[in-house]
Amino acid sequence: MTKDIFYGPDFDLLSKQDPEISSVLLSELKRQQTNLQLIASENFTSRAVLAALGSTLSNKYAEGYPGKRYYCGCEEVDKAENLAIERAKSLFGADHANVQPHSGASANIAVYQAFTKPGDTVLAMSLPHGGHLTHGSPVNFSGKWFNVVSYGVRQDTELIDYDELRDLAIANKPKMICSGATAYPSLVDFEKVRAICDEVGAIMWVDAAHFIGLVAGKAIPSPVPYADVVSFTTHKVLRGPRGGMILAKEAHAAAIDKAVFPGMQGGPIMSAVAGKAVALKECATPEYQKYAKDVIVNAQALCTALEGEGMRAVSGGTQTHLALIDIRGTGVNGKVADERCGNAGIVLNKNSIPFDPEKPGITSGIRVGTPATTTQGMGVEEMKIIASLISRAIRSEDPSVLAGIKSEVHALTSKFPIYNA
Ligand code: DSN
Repeated sequence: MTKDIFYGPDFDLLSKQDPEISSVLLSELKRQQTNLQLIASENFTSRAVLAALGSTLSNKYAEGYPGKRYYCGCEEVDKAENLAIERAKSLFGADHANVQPHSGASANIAVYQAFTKPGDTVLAMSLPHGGHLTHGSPVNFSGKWFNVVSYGVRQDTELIDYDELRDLAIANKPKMICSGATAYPSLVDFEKVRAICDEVGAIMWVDAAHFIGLVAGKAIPSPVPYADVVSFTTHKVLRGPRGGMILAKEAHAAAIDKAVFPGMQGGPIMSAVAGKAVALKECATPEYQKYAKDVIVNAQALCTALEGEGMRAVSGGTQTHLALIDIRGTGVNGKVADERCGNAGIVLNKNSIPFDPEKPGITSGIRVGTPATTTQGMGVEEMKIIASLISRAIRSEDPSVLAGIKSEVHALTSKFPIYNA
Protein backbone atom coordinates (compact mmCIF):
# COMPACT_ATOMS: atom_id res chain seq x y z
CA MET A 1 0.00 0.00 0.00
CA THR A 2 1.52 3.29 -1.01
CA LYS A 3 0.54 6.92 -0.99
CA ASP A 4 2.65 7.45 -4.13
CA ILE A 5 -0.38 6.94 -6.34
CA PHE A 6 -1.57 10.31 -5.10
CA TYR A 7 1.48 11.86 -6.77
CA GLY A 8 3.93 12.23 -3.89
CA PRO A 9 4.39 15.94 -3.17
CA ASP A 10 0.74 16.83 -3.82
CA PHE A 11 -0.38 14.12 -1.45
CA ASP A 12 2.08 15.30 1.19
CA LEU A 13 0.64 18.79 0.81
CA LEU A 14 -2.89 17.47 1.15
CA SER A 15 -2.03 15.48 4.26
CA LYS A 16 -0.55 18.57 5.91
CA GLN A 17 -3.40 20.86 4.92
CA ASP A 18 -6.29 18.43 5.41
CA PRO A 19 -5.32 15.33 7.36
CA GLU A 20 -8.96 14.20 7.71
CA ILE A 21 -9.51 14.01 3.95
CA SER A 22 -6.07 12.59 3.17
CA SER A 23 -6.75 9.85 5.68
CA VAL A 24 -10.04 9.03 3.89
CA LEU A 25 -8.15 8.72 0.59
CA LEU A 26 -5.66 6.32 2.11
CA SER A 27 -8.21 4.20 3.93
CA GLU A 28 -10.41 3.96 0.81
CA LEU A 29 -7.36 2.81 -1.17
CA LYS A 30 -6.79 0.18 1.53
CA ARG A 31 -10.46 -0.87 1.42
CA GLN A 32 -10.31 -1.29 -2.37
CA GLN A 33 -7.05 -3.27 -2.13
CA THR A 34 -7.86 -5.59 0.72
CA ASN A 35 -11.48 -6.54 -0.05
CA LEU A 36 -12.87 -8.37 -3.07
CA GLN A 37 -14.61 -5.87 -5.35
CA LEU A 38 -17.44 -7.72 -7.09
CA ILE A 39 -19.89 -4.87 -7.70
CA ALA A 40 -20.57 -5.35 -11.42
CA SER A 41 -20.53 -1.60 -12.14
CA GLU A 42 -17.19 -0.83 -10.49
CA ASN A 43 -13.59 -1.03 -11.67
CA PHE A 44 -10.09 0.35 -11.02
CA THR A 45 -9.12 3.13 -13.44
CA SER A 46 -5.55 3.46 -14.59
CA ARG A 47 -3.14 5.84 -12.89
CA ALA A 48 -3.16 7.88 -16.11
CA VAL A 49 -6.93 8.39 -15.81
CA LEU A 50 -6.51 9.42 -12.16
CA ALA A 51 -3.82 11.90 -13.21
CA ALA A 52 -6.18 13.57 -15.70
CA LEU A 53 -8.95 13.68 -13.07
CA GLY A 54 -6.69 15.34 -10.50
CA SER A 55 -5.53 18.05 -12.91
CA THR A 56 -5.90 21.80 -13.44
CA LEU A 57 -8.51 21.17 -16.12
CA SER A 58 -10.90 21.08 -13.18
CA ASN A 59 -10.49 24.88 -12.89
CA LYS A 60 -11.91 25.79 -16.30
CA TYR A 61 -15.46 26.73 -17.22
CA ALA A 62 -16.23 25.64 -20.77
CA GLU A 63 -19.96 25.93 -21.47
CA GLY A 64 -20.60 25.12 -25.10
CA TYR A 65 -18.55 22.93 -27.43
CA PRO A 66 -15.00 23.08 -28.84
CA GLY A 67 -14.61 26.25 -30.91
CA LYS A 68 -18.03 27.56 -29.72
CA ARG A 69 -17.61 28.31 -26.03
CA TYR A 70 -19.29 30.99 -23.96
CA TYR A 71 -16.08 32.01 -22.17
CA CYS A 72 -12.64 32.58 -23.61
CA GLY A 73 -9.52 30.75 -22.52
CA CYS A 74 -10.83 27.37 -23.69
CA GLU A 75 -8.13 26.68 -26.28
CA GLU A 76 -6.45 23.97 -24.16
CA VAL A 77 -9.60 22.24 -22.89
CA ASP A 78 -10.92 22.28 -26.48
CA LYS A 79 -8.00 20.03 -27.43
CA ALA A 80 -8.92 17.55 -24.67
CA GLU A 81 -12.60 17.46 -25.68
CA ASN A 82 -11.79 17.08 -29.38
CA LEU A 83 -9.48 14.17 -28.58
CA ALA A 84 -12.20 12.50 -26.48
CA ILE A 85 -14.79 12.98 -29.26
CA GLU A 86 -12.52 11.67 -32.03
CA ARG A 87 -11.39 8.68 -29.96
CA ALA A 88 -15.00 7.78 -29.08
CA LYS A 89 -16.12 8.01 -32.71
CA SER A 90 -13.20 5.93 -33.90
CA LEU A 91 -13.42 3.26 -31.14
CA PHE A 92 -17.16 2.70 -31.60
CA GLY A 93 -17.51 3.55 -35.31
CA ALA A 94 -20.05 6.23 -34.34
CA ASP A 95 -21.14 9.24 -36.40
CA HIS A 96 -21.30 11.53 -33.39
CA ALA A 97 -20.13 11.58 -29.77
CA ASN A 98 -21.03 13.89 -26.91
CA VAL A 99 -18.54 13.41 -24.07
CA GLN A 100 -19.93 15.98 -21.61
CA PRO A 101 -22.62 14.21 -19.50
CA HIS A 102 -21.62 14.14 -15.85
CA SER A 103 -23.11 10.66 -15.35
CA GLY A 104 -25.20 7.92 -16.92
CA ALA A 105 -28.39 9.37 -15.46
CA SER A 106 -27.49 12.79 -16.90
CA ALA A 107 -26.85 11.23 -20.31
CA ASN A 108 -30.28 9.58 -20.12
CA ILE A 109 -32.00 12.86 -19.21
CA ALA A 110 -30.45 14.32 -22.38
CA VAL A 111 -31.73 11.38 -24.46
CA TYR A 112 -35.31 11.90 -23.20
CA GLN A 113 -34.99 15.61 -23.91
CA ALA A 114 -33.64 15.13 -27.42
CA PHE A 115 -36.35 12.75 -28.58
CA THR A 116 -39.46 13.17 -26.40
CA LYS A 117 -41.72 15.65 -24.63
CA PRO A 118 -43.18 15.13 -21.14
CA GLY A 119 -46.17 12.82 -21.36
CA ASP A 120 -44.82 10.86 -24.36
CA THR A 121 -44.81 7.08 -24.27
CA VAL A 122 -41.50 5.24 -23.92
CA LEU A 123 -41.01 1.47 -23.78
CA ALA A 124 -38.23 0.26 -21.47
CA MET A 125 -37.17 -2.74 -19.41
CA SER A 126 -38.80 -2.95 -15.98
CA LEU A 127 -36.52 -2.30 -13.00
CA PRO A 128 -37.52 -5.53 -11.17
CA HIS A 129 -36.48 -7.47 -14.29
CA GLY A 130 -33.09 -5.76 -14.48
CA GLY A 131 -33.76 -2.27 -15.91
CA HIS A 132 -32.61 1.05 -14.40
CA LEU A 133 -34.21 3.85 -12.40
CA THR A 134 -34.05 6.16 -15.42
CA HIS A 135 -35.98 3.60 -17.49
CA GLY A 136 -39.31 4.65 -15.98
CA SER A 137 -39.19 3.91 -12.27
CA PRO A 138 -42.09 5.71 -10.56
CA VAL A 139 -39.66 7.35 -8.10
CA ASN A 140 -37.48 8.76 -10.92
CA PHE A 141 -38.09 11.74 -13.28
CA SER A 142 -38.58 9.24 -16.10
CA GLY A 143 -41.54 7.58 -14.40
CA LYS A 144 -42.99 10.89 -13.21
CA TRP A 145 -42.73 12.87 -16.48
CA PHE A 146 -43.22 10.16 -19.12
CA ASN A 147 -45.69 7.40 -19.79
CA VAL A 148 -43.20 4.56 -19.52
CA VAL A 149 -44.54 1.14 -20.44
CA SER A 150 -42.34 -1.69 -19.15
CA TYR A 151 -41.35 -4.95 -20.78
CA GLY A 152 -39.65 -7.82 -18.98
CA VAL A 153 -38.21 -11.29 -19.30
CA ARG A 154 -40.06 -14.56 -19.83
CA GLN A 155 -40.62 -16.53 -16.64
CA ASP A 156 -39.41 -19.80 -18.17
CA THR A 157 -36.18 -18.58 -19.83
CA GLU A 158 -35.52 -15.36 -17.88
CA LEU A 159 -34.56 -13.82 -21.23
CA ILE A 160 -36.13 -10.75 -22.85
CA ASP A 161 -39.51 -11.64 -24.32
CA TYR A 162 -39.20 -10.05 -27.80
CA ASP A 163 -42.75 -11.16 -28.67
CA GLU A 164 -44.07 -9.25 -25.65
CA LEU A 165 -41.85 -6.29 -26.57
CA ARG A 166 -43.28 -6.21 -30.11
CA ASP A 167 -46.89 -6.60 -28.88
CA LEU A 168 -46.39 -3.74 -26.39
CA ALA A 169 -44.79 -1.58 -29.08
CA ILE A 170 -47.69 -2.14 -31.49
CA ALA A 171 -50.28 -1.53 -28.76
CA ASN A 172 -48.66 1.59 -27.24
CA LYS A 173 -46.86 3.20 -30.22
CA PRO A 174 -43.93 4.54 -28.13
CA LYS A 175 -41.85 7.50 -29.29
CA MET A 176 -38.76 5.62 -28.13
CA ILE A 177 -37.79 2.07 -27.16
CA CYS A 178 -34.96 1.60 -24.66
CA SER A 179 -32.79 -1.53 -24.43
CA GLY A 180 -30.21 -2.01 -21.75
CA ALA A 181 -30.23 -3.03 -18.11
CA THR A 182 -28.24 -3.18 -14.91
CA ALA A 183 -28.81 -6.83 -14.03
CA TYR A 184 -29.32 -8.75 -17.27
CA PRO A 185 -26.58 -11.35 -17.80
CA SER A 186 -27.41 -12.09 -21.47
CA LEU A 187 -26.82 -10.26 -24.74
CA VAL A 188 -29.57 -8.11 -26.25
CA ASP A 189 -30.62 -8.92 -29.83
CA PHE A 190 -30.22 -5.42 -31.30
CA GLU A 191 -31.31 -6.53 -34.76
CA LYS A 192 -34.68 -7.66 -33.37
CA VAL A 193 -35.11 -4.43 -31.39
CA ARG A 194 -34.28 -2.38 -34.52
CA ALA A 195 -36.93 -4.26 -36.50
CA ILE A 196 -39.55 -3.55 -33.81
CA CYS A 197 -38.56 0.14 -33.70
CA ASP A 198 -38.87 0.36 -37.50
CA GLU A 199 -42.25 -1.37 -37.45
CA VAL A 200 -43.73 1.21 -35.02
CA GLY A 201 -41.62 4.25 -36.00
CA ALA A 202 -39.84 4.51 -32.62
CA ILE A 203 -36.40 5.89 -31.85
CA MET A 204 -34.05 3.05 -30.87
CA TRP A 205 -32.20 4.02 -27.67
CA VAL A 206 -29.65 1.66 -26.14
CA ASP A 207 -28.52 2.36 -22.58
CA ALA A 208 -25.24 0.47 -22.83
CA ALA A 209 -23.80 1.61 -19.49
CA HIS A 210 -23.16 -1.88 -18.21
CA PHE A 211 -21.70 -3.52 -21.29
CA ILE A 212 -20.15 -0.73 -23.41
CA GLY A 213 -16.69 -1.69 -22.15
CA LEU A 214 -17.18 -5.18 -23.56
CA VAL A 215 -18.19 -3.58 -26.88
CA ALA A 216 -15.11 -1.33 -26.75
CA GLY A 217 -12.96 -4.42 -26.28
CA LYS A 218 -14.72 -6.21 -29.18
CA ALA A 219 -15.80 -9.00 -26.84
CA ILE A 220 -19.53 -8.72 -27.65
CA PRO A 221 -21.57 -7.28 -30.57
CA SER A 222 -22.04 -3.52 -30.77
CA PRO A 223 -25.40 -1.72 -30.66
CA VAL A 224 -23.93 1.29 -32.52
CA PRO A 225 -24.77 0.16 -36.09
CA TYR A 226 -28.43 -0.39 -35.11
CA ALA A 227 -29.31 2.31 -32.59
CA ASP A 228 -30.29 5.94 -33.16
CA VAL A 229 -28.66 6.78 -29.86
CA VAL A 230 -26.45 4.94 -27.34
CA SER A 231 -25.91 6.34 -23.83
CA PHE A 232 -23.50 4.96 -21.26
CA THR A 233 -21.31 5.54 -18.24
CA THR A 234 -17.55 5.59 -18.61
CA HIS A 235 -16.52 4.01 -15.31
CA LYS A 236 -17.75 0.42 -15.47
CA VAL A 237 -16.02 -2.23 -17.63
CA LEU A 238 -14.81 0.70 -19.79
CA ARG A 239 -12.49 1.59 -16.88
CA GLY A 240 -12.58 5.36 -17.32
CA PRO A 241 -13.45 8.19 -14.96
CA ARG A 242 -16.90 8.48 -13.35
CA GLY A 243 -19.06 10.08 -16.04
CA GLY A 244 -21.38 9.65 -19.02
CA MET A 245 -21.26 9.76 -22.81
CA ILE A 246 -23.68 9.63 -25.75
CA LEU A 247 -23.14 8.28 -29.28
CA ALA A 248 -25.64 9.10 -32.01
CA LYS A 249 -26.35 8.90 -35.71
CA GLU A 250 -25.43 12.09 -37.59
CA ALA A 251 -29.10 12.98 -38.06
CA HIS A 252 -29.48 13.28 -34.27
CA ALA A 253 -26.15 15.02 -33.52
CA ALA A 254 -27.55 18.54 -33.15
CA ALA A 255 -30.50 17.40 -31.02
CA ILE A 256 -28.22 15.49 -28.65
CA ASP A 257 -25.73 18.34 -28.29
CA LYS A 258 -28.53 20.84 -27.62
CA ALA A 259 -30.10 18.50 -25.07
CA VAL A 260 -26.82 18.15 -23.14
CA PHE A 261 -25.95 21.87 -23.29
CA PRO A 262 -27.83 24.12 -22.70
CA GLY A 263 -30.69 21.67 -22.20
CA MET A 264 -29.50 19.72 -19.21
CA GLN A 265 -26.06 20.82 -17.97
CA GLY A 266 -23.98 23.94 -17.53
CA GLY A 267 -20.20 23.70 -17.69
CA PRO A 268 -18.74 20.28 -18.42
CA ILE A 269 -16.22 18.82 -15.96
CA MET A 270 -13.18 19.17 -18.20
CA SER A 271 -10.89 17.08 -15.99
CA ALA A 272 -13.39 14.21 -16.41
CA VAL A 273 -13.56 14.85 -20.17
CA ALA A 274 -9.76 14.54 -20.31
CA GLY A 275 -9.98 11.35 -18.23
CA LYS A 276 -12.51 9.96 -20.72
CA ALA A 277 -10.06 10.70 -23.56
CA VAL A 278 -7.30 8.82 -21.70
CA ALA A 279 -9.55 5.80 -21.07
CA LEU A 280 -10.73 5.68 -24.70
CA LYS A 281 -7.10 5.58 -25.88
CA GLU A 282 -6.45 2.69 -23.48
CA CYS A 283 -9.55 0.87 -24.78
CA ALA A 284 -8.15 0.86 -28.33
CA THR A 285 -5.20 -1.37 -27.33
CA PRO A 286 -4.83 -5.15 -27.76
CA GLU A 287 -4.27 -5.38 -23.98
CA TYR A 288 -7.69 -3.91 -23.33
CA GLN A 289 -9.32 -6.25 -25.86
CA LYS A 290 -7.80 -9.20 -24.02
CA TYR A 291 -9.03 -7.72 -20.72
CA ALA A 292 -12.60 -7.44 -22.04
CA LYS A 293 -12.61 -11.08 -23.11
CA ASP A 294 -11.09 -12.17 -19.79
CA VAL A 295 -13.83 -10.30 -17.90
CA ILE A 296 -16.43 -12.55 -19.58
CA VAL A 297 -14.39 -15.74 -19.10
CA ASN A 298 -14.05 -14.89 -15.41
CA ALA A 299 -17.76 -14.07 -15.03
CA GLN A 300 -18.64 -17.41 -16.59
CA ALA A 301 -16.18 -19.25 -14.33
CA LEU A 302 -17.53 -17.50 -11.23
CA CYS A 303 -21.11 -18.23 -12.27
CA THR A 304 -20.40 -21.92 -12.90
CA ALA A 305 -18.56 -22.25 -9.60
CA LEU A 306 -21.45 -20.61 -7.71
CA GLU A 307 -23.81 -23.12 -9.36
CA GLY A 308 -21.46 -25.81 -8.07
CA GLU A 309 -22.01 -24.34 -4.59
CA GLY A 310 -25.77 -24.98 -4.83
CA MET A 311 -26.92 -21.61 -6.18
CA ARG A 312 -28.91 -20.98 -9.37
CA ALA A 313 -27.72 -18.73 -12.18
CA VAL A 314 -30.61 -16.63 -13.51
CA SER A 315 -31.12 -17.38 -17.24
CA GLY A 316 -28.77 -20.34 -16.89
CA GLY A 317 -25.46 -18.47 -16.97
CA THR A 318 -23.87 -15.31 -18.32
CA GLN A 319 -22.60 -13.93 -21.61
CA THR A 320 -21.31 -10.71 -20.06
CA HIS A 321 -19.37 -9.30 -17.11
CA LEU A 322 -22.01 -10.10 -14.50
CA ALA A 323 -24.03 -12.96 -13.11
CA LEU A 324 -27.37 -12.74 -11.33
CA ILE A 325 -27.63 -15.51 -8.77
CA ASP A 326 -30.81 -16.87 -7.19
CA ILE A 327 -29.65 -17.84 -3.69
CA ARG A 328 -32.93 -19.22 -2.33
CA GLY A 329 -31.34 -22.69 -2.25
CA THR A 330 -29.05 -21.51 0.55
CA GLY A 331 -32.03 -20.56 2.73
CA VAL A 332 -30.68 -16.99 2.99
CA ASN A 333 -32.13 -13.85 1.36
CA GLY A 334 -30.16 -11.27 -0.64
CA LYS A 335 -30.04 -8.69 2.16
CA VAL A 336 -28.55 -11.12 4.66
CA ALA A 337 -26.14 -12.53 2.06
CA ASP A 338 -24.98 -9.01 1.16
CA GLU A 339 -24.34 -8.21 4.86
CA ARG A 340 -22.54 -11.48 5.60
CA CYS A 341 -20.35 -11.16 2.51
CA GLY A 342 -19.60 -7.53 3.42
CA ASN A 343 -18.48 -8.64 6.89
CA ALA A 344 -16.21 -11.19 5.19
CA GLY A 345 -14.59 -8.55 2.94
CA ILE A 346 -16.55 -9.59 -0.16
CA VAL A 347 -18.21 -6.53 -1.69
CA LEU A 348 -21.21 -7.52 -3.83
CA ASN A 349 -24.84 -6.41 -3.90
CA LYS A 350 -28.20 -7.94 -3.15
CA ASN A 351 -30.36 -7.91 -6.27
CA SER A 352 -33.93 -8.73 -7.19
CA ILE A 353 -34.29 -11.69 -9.52
CA PRO A 354 -37.07 -11.76 -12.14
CA PHE A 355 -40.48 -12.46 -10.54
CA ASP A 356 -38.85 -12.10 -7.12
CA PRO A 357 -41.25 -12.94 -4.27
CA GLU A 358 -39.19 -10.73 -1.92
CA LYS A 359 -39.36 -6.93 -1.66
CA PRO A 360 -36.58 -4.90 -3.39
CA GLY A 361 -35.00 -4.13 0.00
CA ILE A 362 -34.69 -7.86 0.77
CA THR A 363 -34.44 -9.75 -2.58
CA SER A 364 -33.78 -13.41 -3.39
CA GLY A 365 -30.55 -12.78 -5.24
CA ILE A 366 -27.08 -11.36 -5.45
CA ARG A 367 -25.32 -9.75 -8.42
CA VAL A 368 -21.62 -10.41 -8.95
CA GLY A 369 -19.35 -8.88 -11.58
CA THR A 370 -15.75 -9.37 -12.63
CA PRO A 371 -14.52 -6.02 -14.07
CA ALA A 372 -12.44 -5.09 -10.99
CA THR A 373 -10.98 -8.49 -10.09
CA THR A 374 -10.00 -9.01 -13.76
CA THR A 375 -8.22 -5.63 -13.79
CA GLN A 376 -6.30 -6.90 -10.73
CA GLY A 377 -5.13 -9.87 -12.80
CA MET A 378 -7.29 -12.58 -11.26
CA GLY A 379 -8.30 -15.52 -13.47
CA VAL A 380 -10.43 -18.66 -13.53
CA GLU A 381 -8.66 -20.34 -10.59
CA GLU A 382 -9.27 -17.29 -8.39
CA MET A 383 -12.95 -17.24 -9.49
CA LYS A 384 -13.35 -20.78 -8.12
CA ILE A 385 -11.83 -19.70 -4.81
CA ILE A 386 -14.08 -16.61 -4.70
CA ALA A 387 -17.20 -18.74 -5.30
CA SER A 388 -16.26 -20.94 -2.36
CA LEU A 389 -15.61 -17.87 -0.15
CA ILE A 390 -19.01 -16.38 -1.12
CA SER A 391 -20.81 -19.65 -0.45
CA ARG A 392 -19.22 -20.08 2.97
CA ALA A 393 -19.89 -16.44 3.90
CA ILE A 394 -23.55 -16.60 2.86
CA ARG A 395 -24.11 -19.75 4.88
CA SER A 396 -22.42 -18.52 8.04
CA GLU A 397 -24.07 -16.65 10.91
CA ASP A 398 -21.01 -16.81 13.13
CA PRO A 399 -18.95 -13.55 13.21
CA SER A 400 -15.75 -15.48 13.96
CA VAL A 401 -16.24 -17.63 10.84
CA LEU A 402 -16.83 -14.47 8.77
CA ALA A 403 -13.66 -12.96 10.27
CA GLY A 404 -11.76 -16.10 9.23
CA ILE A 405 -13.09 -15.81 5.68
CA LYS A 406 -12.04 -12.15 5.68
CA SER A 407 -8.48 -13.21 6.45
CA GLU A 408 -8.59 -15.58 3.46
CA VAL A 409 -9.93 -12.71 1.31
CA HIS A 410 -7.04 -10.49 2.43
CA ALA A 411 -4.54 -13.24 1.68
CA LEU A 412 -5.99 -13.58 -1.84
CA THR A 413 -6.19 -9.85 -2.64
CA SER A 414 -2.66 -9.24 -1.34
CA LYS A 415 -1.41 -11.36 -4.26
CA PHE A 416 -3.08 -8.97 -6.74
CA PRO A 417 -2.09 -5.43 -5.75
CA ILE A 418 -3.88 -2.54 -7.41
CA TYR A 419 -1.99 0.58 -8.53
CA ASN A 420 1.33 -1.22 -8.25
CA ALA A 421 2.77 -0.20 -11.63
N1 DSN B 1 -25.64 1.82 -9.95
C1 DSN B 1 -25.39 1.17 -11.23
C2 DSN B 1 -25.24 -0.31 -11.07
O1 DSN B 1 -24.67 -0.73 -10.10
O2 DSN B 1 -25.65 -1.06 -11.93
C3 DSN B 1 -26.41 1.49 -12.25
O3 DSN B 1 -26.52 2.84 -12.40
